[in-house]
Amino acid sequence: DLRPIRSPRGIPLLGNTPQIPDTNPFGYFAELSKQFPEGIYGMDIAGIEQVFVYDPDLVAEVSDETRFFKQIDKTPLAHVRDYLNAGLFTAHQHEEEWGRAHRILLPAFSQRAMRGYFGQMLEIAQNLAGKWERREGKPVKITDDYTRLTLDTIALSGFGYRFDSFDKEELHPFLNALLESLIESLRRSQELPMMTKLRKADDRKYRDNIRLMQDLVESVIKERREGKGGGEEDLLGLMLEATDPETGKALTDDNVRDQVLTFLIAGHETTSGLLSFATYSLMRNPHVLAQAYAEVDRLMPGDTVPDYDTIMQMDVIPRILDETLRLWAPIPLIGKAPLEDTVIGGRYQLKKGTRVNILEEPLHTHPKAWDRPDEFDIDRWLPENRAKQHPHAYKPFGNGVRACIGRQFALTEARLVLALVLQKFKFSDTADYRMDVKEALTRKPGDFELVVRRRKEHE
Ligand code: MNH
Repeated sequence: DLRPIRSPRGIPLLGNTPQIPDTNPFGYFAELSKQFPEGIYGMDIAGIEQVFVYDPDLVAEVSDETRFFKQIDKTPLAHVRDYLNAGLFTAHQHEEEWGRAHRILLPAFSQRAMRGYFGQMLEIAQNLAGKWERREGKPVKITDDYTRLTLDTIALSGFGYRFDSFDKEELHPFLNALLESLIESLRRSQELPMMTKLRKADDRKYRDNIRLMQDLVESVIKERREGKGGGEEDLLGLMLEATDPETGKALTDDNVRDQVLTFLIAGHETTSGLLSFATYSLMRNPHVLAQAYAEVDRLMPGDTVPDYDTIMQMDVIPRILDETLRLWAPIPLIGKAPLEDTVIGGRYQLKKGTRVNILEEPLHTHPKAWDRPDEFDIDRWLPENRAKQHPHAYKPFGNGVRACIGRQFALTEARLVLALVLQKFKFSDTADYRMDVKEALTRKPGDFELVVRRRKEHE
């Protein structure tokens, strides 16, 4: 009993393209989901038929790797390949570079391996705290500082390279080049190629930005080859020295360059979003903030410097992060496609290769899987409640073999930073911030400022 996949009404020839807003397209896709309670809808964007799914049972089927794979073509990632090529994030499943790098790097991302990065994570977290101490009583650009932090952390622990972002007033030019490139890639995926060709000045800017990012990566690799910074055990050391246990092959020089840029980007964008949204959520939920302060004061009294084991004993802070990733997933959409013609939900036909997008926010708030879906409730993540959850209603780190390799890294770093910041500071939202999501492939709160003050004893 097949049924058509419903769509918002489009325009002849142009389909739904003119409806997609230039800024915040993902917010628009999430908004549209409310018109299609069946948990699926279709759209024709720039001549490509796309399907959006967010019913947890449909998502369960799309998560079956014997039927669906990670789609690169026809998605924004096809354009991100202009700078990341066959790096882990943007590699096609069939490209040999993916399996080779995945097998070489996987051990470097195990929970055990996190102990090894902890010293560097702590050093950068203390740089952030130092800056905020000097800003006592003044407004701080929260998202920008978390971006400095996550960029410096991945560069130092992965590549032994120092951005020293907290010594500078301006954000590193790399970040602006990256932001503009991501926005341009996204835009290209939502317009007809002839439109892209007409935007000559934007294309020049795009190439300049890519050049800037790749030059930076080359200097990171050059420093290592000259014996400066880092060790054989970090990500760069592994990429330059290790061989694939399956094929015995090493990464090519070009692929090392693509992986370093991949990790500089994937390793910081999302984690800074997570920390920003978590801080925002704590400001909106004072009873949760109080629980977090209580945990930090118990495990890290006074100015106790946390170690790896302290961080791993935490319970409230990790649940705050889980719940933040539910309501504010930094990656709003995950692109999949069926390997063969197939039917999902027993009624919706999908042709081989159709772009199927899992929409994170509508999935993470789907009433079939979540009670009081819009409420920030960290008790959902208590073990007894977690066990009762729908198995496919929460995908902040993606799915299957192409799920996030950096998950433990992100969560270890975010736990440490949140704990350290709460140990030392209280925040006040004097500007009465309204959430204003900024999208550039990933999502972050835009222009988020809070006043920070040192916590005193007995407060
Ligand atoms: Mn991460 C893939 C989310 C932090 C490195 N990451 C993914 C995917 C999601 C994701 C979703 C799958 C995307 C897709 O299917 O197209 N990642 C996150 C989130 C955080 C995060 C929400 C932080 C919070 N990621 C990190 C960190 C690193 C990292 C930190 C590195 C240190 N992520 C990756 C890489 C991939 C990936 C590399 C691609 C993995 C692969 O396809 O093999």
